Amino acid sequence: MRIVVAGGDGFCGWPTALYLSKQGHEVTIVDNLSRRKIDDELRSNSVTPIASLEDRVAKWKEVTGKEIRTFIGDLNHYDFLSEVFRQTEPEAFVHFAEQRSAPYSMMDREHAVYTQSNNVIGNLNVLYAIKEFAPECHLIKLGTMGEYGTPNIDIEEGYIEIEHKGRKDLLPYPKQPGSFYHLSKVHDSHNIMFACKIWGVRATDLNQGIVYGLHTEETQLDPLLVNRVDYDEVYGTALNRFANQAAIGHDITVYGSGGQTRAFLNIEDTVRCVEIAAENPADRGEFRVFNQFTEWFSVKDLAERVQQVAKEEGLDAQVKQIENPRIENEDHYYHAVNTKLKDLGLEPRLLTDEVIRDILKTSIQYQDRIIKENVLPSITWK
Ligand code: NAD
Ligand code: USQ
Repeated sequence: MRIVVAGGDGFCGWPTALYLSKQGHEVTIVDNLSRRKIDDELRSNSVTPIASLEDRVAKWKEVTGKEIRTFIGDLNHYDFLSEVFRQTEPEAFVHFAEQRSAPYSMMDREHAVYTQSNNVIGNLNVLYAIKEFAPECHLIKLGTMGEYGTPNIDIEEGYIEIEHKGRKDLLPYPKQPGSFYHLSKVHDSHNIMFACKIWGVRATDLNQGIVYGLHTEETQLDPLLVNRVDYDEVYGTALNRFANQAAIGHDITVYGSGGQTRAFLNIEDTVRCVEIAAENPADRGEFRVFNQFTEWFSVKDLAERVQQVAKEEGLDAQVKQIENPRIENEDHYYHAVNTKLKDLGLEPRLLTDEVIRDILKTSIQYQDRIIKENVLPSITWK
């Protein structure tokens, strides 16, 4: 298939582009390299040293003989995006290309506005480009489990049957997102659903949980192909961040009581889920929602698990509960359905100590790159 991977220079997009290329698809990466610029803005970095996109794809070609085309530009620039569609005629458009940090979106007005305009307008442009240039193209859009929030009932996959005053309907599941970033994903979902209804766009919204790990088979083929790993207060996410903290002897930072429960998956399952979605396209006009995660953990349980593995590696990391910089439920019910991807063939890789050890070892290898001042949270929701 001809597949565009937008955001293909990022943490999820890079390994996905390599995996799809290895499977024999004709892959094109579109990226404006904004994530690298945000590293400069925040004076932060990936724990692993990442090569330029140019060097990454050149190395991929050298190692595998497979070509990945690249277009450097912004989804918010419709002329640029139109040219990408004209030149690539995509059958699937995998859309990772958004600002994805909740704390970044909560820094101030400017960062909230940037996040929502970058994400919502970029996605709207993609919908228009599909309508105008590739009406058969399947949009595979990365949403987030955080769109649902933490309701006191089970989370279904996108829709819920509701009976009200004697009548029944299948309606979009209620959304209670917890940051301006998470809200941008809800706005995207509504725009996609509407475009499916009025133009017959085919779309799959992958409501992804928190992704952990870093390596896939493909990123390990050469050091130049390594994936990025975030650890800082803005882009570091639970588990990867905890492992990096343990590696440098920093306390493992549990926000508040640590009862916050979230859905997780391994980066190796992310790439497989995207392949499954691409191989099984939505119908014309169908807005399909898959909950993309394999298991859930409370933040505190995860921190203790990382502490235990770190201890086995001779690292003395302490789990420390600190004041929660966010406004969120800390003790709540959590139960989410995730059967649709499994029904289509996903075989979940559940979290093992081996995976935690692998992240720890990478962090230890590059510990001199970790900027300690960037670890503790300073951005608050207030
Ligand atoms: P990332 O920041 O590492 O990658 C995103 C990439 O998109 C970057 O390379 C960035 O330069 C590019 N980009 C951003 N805006 C763009 C624009 N307007 N035009 C072109 N390129 C643009 O993020 P990630 O962790 O790889 O996440 C990818 C997607 O998956 C995001 O949409 C995110 O919301 C979603 N997601 C991520 C996680 C996670 O744990 N990392 C979990 C759930 C959902
Ligand atoms: N947390 C801690 N300690 C930390 C960091 C986080 O206790 O040091 C807590 C947070 O308070 C929160 C939970 O861990 O309750 C998750 O925070 P996170 O930063 O790991 O993840 P989040 O902000 O939700 O965002 C990440 C990605 C985002 C994606 C989302 C999936 O950055 O792109 O959409 O995970 S989900 O969580 O399902 O919404």
